[in-house]
Amino acid sequence: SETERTFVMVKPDGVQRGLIGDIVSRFEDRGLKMVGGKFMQIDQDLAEEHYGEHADKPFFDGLVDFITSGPVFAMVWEGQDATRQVRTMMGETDPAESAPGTIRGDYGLDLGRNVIHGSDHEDEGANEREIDLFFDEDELVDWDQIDAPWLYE
Ligand code: DAT
Ligand code: MG
Repeated sequence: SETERTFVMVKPDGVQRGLIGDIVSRFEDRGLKMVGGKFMQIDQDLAEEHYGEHADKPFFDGLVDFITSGPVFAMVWEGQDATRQVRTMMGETDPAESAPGTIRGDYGLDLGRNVIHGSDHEDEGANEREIDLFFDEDELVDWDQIDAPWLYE
């Protein structure tokens, strides 16, 4: 598989519940490399653009209200097959359907409070589109991970 970058975000519920550190640790422990991180507040326009694919869904307004209701921690993680691996670590969209051991399965109970966002690996280009939406080029850092030879053959 290819080395790639994926967009990940701790949502307002995860921030309020003090889960940023744990979620970052899970990706670090897996061997992924953080190349961008930003504690920020999402405004209405950014929320509507980010969730544009869901604009015609009945839950859209509630989703936009929720994602703008408090700060989020936006991140970019890099690694082999990173988009799909992050989605696997997140669990299902509905925490109630997520296996224990996944982020949503360990921390969530309700579909509308599912703690974390990750780019959809089945949506070609979603990772690049979301990274561009949230980060300027100069906010992403190229660096060498010292354990890379022990993570990758
Ligand atoms: P995911 O976040 O797993 O990529 P998605 O892109 O289908 O899921 O939906 C974006 C968010 O919208 C999701 O994290 C929670 C919310 N959502 C999805 N389906 C919903 C539904 N049927 N009712 C309420 N909220 C929903
Ligand atoms: Mg999605």
